[in-house]
Amino acid sequence: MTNRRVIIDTDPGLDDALAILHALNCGRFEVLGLTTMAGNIGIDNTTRNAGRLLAAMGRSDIPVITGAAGPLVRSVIDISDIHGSDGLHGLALPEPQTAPLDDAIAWMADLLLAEPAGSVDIFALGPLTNIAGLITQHPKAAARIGQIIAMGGAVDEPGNIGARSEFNFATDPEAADIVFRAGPDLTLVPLDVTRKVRADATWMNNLRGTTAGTIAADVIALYFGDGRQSRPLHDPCVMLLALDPSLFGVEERYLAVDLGDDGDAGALKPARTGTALLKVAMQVNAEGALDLLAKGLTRA
Ligand SMILES: [Ca+2]
Repeated sequence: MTNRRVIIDTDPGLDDALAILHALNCGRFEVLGLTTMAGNIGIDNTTRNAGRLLAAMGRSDIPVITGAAGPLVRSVIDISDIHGSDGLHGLALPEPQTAPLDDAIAWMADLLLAEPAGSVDIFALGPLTNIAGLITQHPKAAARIGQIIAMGGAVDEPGNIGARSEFNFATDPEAADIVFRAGPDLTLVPLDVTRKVRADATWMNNLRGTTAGTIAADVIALYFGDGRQSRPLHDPCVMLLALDPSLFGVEERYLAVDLGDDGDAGALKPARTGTALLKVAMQVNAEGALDLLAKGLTRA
């Protein structure tokens, strides 16, 4: 089986760091580039962190391409206390070995037009601003995306920003709406499943040994700084779904994005008319997912 060729669209971030480390180390993906967006810690931090993770893994041959500095229309939600000021809580990593490229949207468009249609997937680990920009500015290129697997949203679960809204879609509801309506091959990985895939201290300590596993353990240890006993691993679930869909229960749901101005902007709402039928991961074999994640991070 040939490896899936993927763009990782990301705002690292501790959670993204785990997902990127897994993708680089598991031996099952050909990572073509890391495209960045600001998330909640600023575009300079996320872009630098992407380059630092590649440097730590000896993969500075993979380009980092700077993307959206903020949402399409809204202002940034600041939850920087969760991620620490640089987004990685001062995690010790080497500096980037190469400078980032500019213009993630143009880079994605050029790549998609140069490669066979359907041969490049996108793993979306942050707000969907870059992908929405690709769809609106380069529709022919966007139509050549293989599949998009996106971490975001909360369907039956409570949100983590508002009562019903999750960070990635709450940050840029208009971008999520554009992507949903465009009708790509899109699978959502919402909080309904990611909250069930949780690291505890024992699982964390068993990762140490490989470079990827040791950095991942250091990342998870930073999560435990607040005294909690376990932490959900949101973004890595995207890679796990791509690798082994049988670990997840994927359902089809008609969903719309709340585009209002109250605390639940970006929330997913059941709807029928004028909305997209989306594939949504609603169940997960959490033990199997944790095993697959550990296997990828510790592959020598
Ligand atoms: Ca993220």
